[in-house]
Amino acid sequence: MLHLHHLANSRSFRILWLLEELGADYKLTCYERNKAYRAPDSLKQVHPIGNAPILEADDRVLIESGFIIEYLIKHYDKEKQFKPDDNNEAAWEAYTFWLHFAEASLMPLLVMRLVFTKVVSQSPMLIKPISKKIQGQIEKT
Ligand SMILES: N[C@@H](CCC(=O)N[C@@H](CS)C(=O)NCC(=O)O)C(=O)O
Repeated sequence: MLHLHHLANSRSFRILWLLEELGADYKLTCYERNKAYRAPDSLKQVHPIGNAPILEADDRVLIESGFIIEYLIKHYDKEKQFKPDDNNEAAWEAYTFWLHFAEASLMPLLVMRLVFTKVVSQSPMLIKPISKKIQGQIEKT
């Protein structure tokens, strides 16, 4: 039995998407972010790390989106839709490259953009133009 603990506006959407693509039978629990845009404390009851995604799978509690993706593809990709063919080096390279690129290179940029967007939107009115300017400068680099 698969049970995804999904946080709104988060990378756990990737797992939700994959479960749908796999046609897997799964249970879904959705969590809303709190006022500080953090995961609610209730997620810590599922796993002490308290962030998303968390997947309960085969009597285990899995964390780390890249690992969860690999696990699902290994054990639940029955039609071999996504699993790269062992004899096709180019397919394996493309699969492995994009899996790691998403977390290692793309995600830090997206998180930085999110943080700056929050800094600007939560800045007091008087300093908003300054924080917006800082955001603009950083995004240019
Ligand atoms: N490296 C982890 C990162 C997990 C992570 O930081 N998740 C974010 C959502 S994208 C989260 O739960 N943030 C809320 C919080 O930390 O309070 C993964 O890929 O699963």
